[in-house]
Amino acid sequence: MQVTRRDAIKTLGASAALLGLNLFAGKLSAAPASAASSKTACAYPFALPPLGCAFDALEPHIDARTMEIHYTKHHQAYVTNANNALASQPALQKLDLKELLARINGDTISEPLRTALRNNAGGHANHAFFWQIIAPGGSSAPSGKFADDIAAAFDSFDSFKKQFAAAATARFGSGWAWLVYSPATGKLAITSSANQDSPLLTGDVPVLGIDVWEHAYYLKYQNRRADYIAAFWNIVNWTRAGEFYSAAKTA
Ligand code: MN3
Repeated sequence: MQVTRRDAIKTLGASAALLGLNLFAGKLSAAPASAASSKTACAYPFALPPLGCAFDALEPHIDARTMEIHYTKHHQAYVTNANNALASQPALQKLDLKELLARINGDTISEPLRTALRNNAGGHANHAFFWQIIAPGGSSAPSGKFADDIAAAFDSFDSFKKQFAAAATARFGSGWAWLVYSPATGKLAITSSANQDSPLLTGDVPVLGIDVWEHAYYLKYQNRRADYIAAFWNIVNWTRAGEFYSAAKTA
């Protein structure tokens, strides 16, 4: 795998242009004041972002033990494995996470690196996003233009919830369901993806997402994925989702 110097320069320019519009703009990439590490969520070497709440903050909808294992073990493994995959890739190390994901299906990254990054950089991006939109403390329903656009795209908010839940239920095996903004169409859409495939692989920008890997719910819900999906609506931070939507539309 080689990224040409011209590509690298082009990428640096593109990344600079995206400053402030990055998927991980805002509090996520801000390290705790006490942290001496220069690691961030979106630049190599990747690091776990702050969870933003206590492990038990989402009880009873997501139990504390699940949150602890999900964050400290599963998410950490994606971070570690993504860093390991990039250890001998100095050109790719210069890309931010969003740019890296956009490159994965291009012709400059070959196997087995492609699959390693798709799974692990993808897993890191998906979880770093997920912690933000399920953090407690936001509004319990979308508002303003965001609410209007959801209602327009899916007939109504209730219809949106049904369609999103259906996508999450129908995803076979491990994966995610998403509400994305597609810059290509200028519209909101509901999608689902297998494994840790990020919407950013194909240029869609995540606005809301639900992790339907069993590790996200099995301790509390066992085989009852539908119950987990129903509980999810109680912990969505619609304020943060609306911020992602606004940022995606103006990018
Ligand atoms: Mn997960």
